[in-house]
Amino acid sequence: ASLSKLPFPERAVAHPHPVAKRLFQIAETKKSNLVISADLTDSESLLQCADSLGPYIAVFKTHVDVVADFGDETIQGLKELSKKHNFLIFEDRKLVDIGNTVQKQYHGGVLRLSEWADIVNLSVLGGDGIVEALDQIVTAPSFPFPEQRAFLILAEMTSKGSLATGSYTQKCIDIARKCPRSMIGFVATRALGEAQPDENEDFLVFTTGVNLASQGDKLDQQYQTPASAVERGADFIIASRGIYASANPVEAAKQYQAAGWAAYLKRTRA
Ligand code: 6AU
Repeated sequence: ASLSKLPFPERAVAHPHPVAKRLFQIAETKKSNLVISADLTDSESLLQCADSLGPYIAVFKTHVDVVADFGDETIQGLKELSKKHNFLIFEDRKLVDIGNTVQKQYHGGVLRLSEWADIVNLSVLGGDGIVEALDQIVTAPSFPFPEQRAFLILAEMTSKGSLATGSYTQKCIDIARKCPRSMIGFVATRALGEAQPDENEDFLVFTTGVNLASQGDKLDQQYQTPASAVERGADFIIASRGIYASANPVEAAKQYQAAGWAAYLKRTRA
């Protein structure tokens, strides 16, 4: 995050992780730092959303455990659309368990995350064992998708009263630093790691709770605009209901894409 003022093409060259490199390249090619969070509950709507909004996004974020008919066709559809529209897939699974359990939840299991999700997020509530366990899986010589998978640590949350603050958030940074071959950054509301900058590290910051029209919802979600998220250090902005639940999702996606990209250009030229 200490490199957040550099343009994406430079960060792509310097970044040691192939997934981060790819993501910066995609963002630059498409002029988009937008992540659509498609919290849709059936495969047809999910895939339709990925196809119609695909041209405007860098990343398509899923919650496949809310997709009632999730299965092979969902996976195949997502993979095909990610190639067609050149976006990465981020499963917002928020893994949070002991190492032995998350290894089975990530690689195999009913969701088969390692097969199709370029990025998955996790929470370090249980300490750094989860990070070591997932790092082991994706760096093993037998792993079928070498250098194609990465993780984000959920370092802060947008919900009112979140307990992920202060020393907990700081600990997330310490833990990420231990596993650079798998941990590429954070889901957070601002740039992290700048208090003790390390010039060689470049954590990607994904900021959620982004909405142009609303201050929050009835269940304690809190929102900010694309511009304020990027000013605070977001590299990628995650928008969900602000886009897919609007009257015209394609127009909304274009609007969020333009706002996010303009804020990125302003930050990198400042
Ligand atoms: O824009 P919304 O409020 O419709 O949706 C926000 C999306 C949802 C949440 O599960 C997710 O972002 N989210 C996350 C993530 C991405 O991990 C963290 C957080 O702190 N707040 C949050 O809303 O899919």
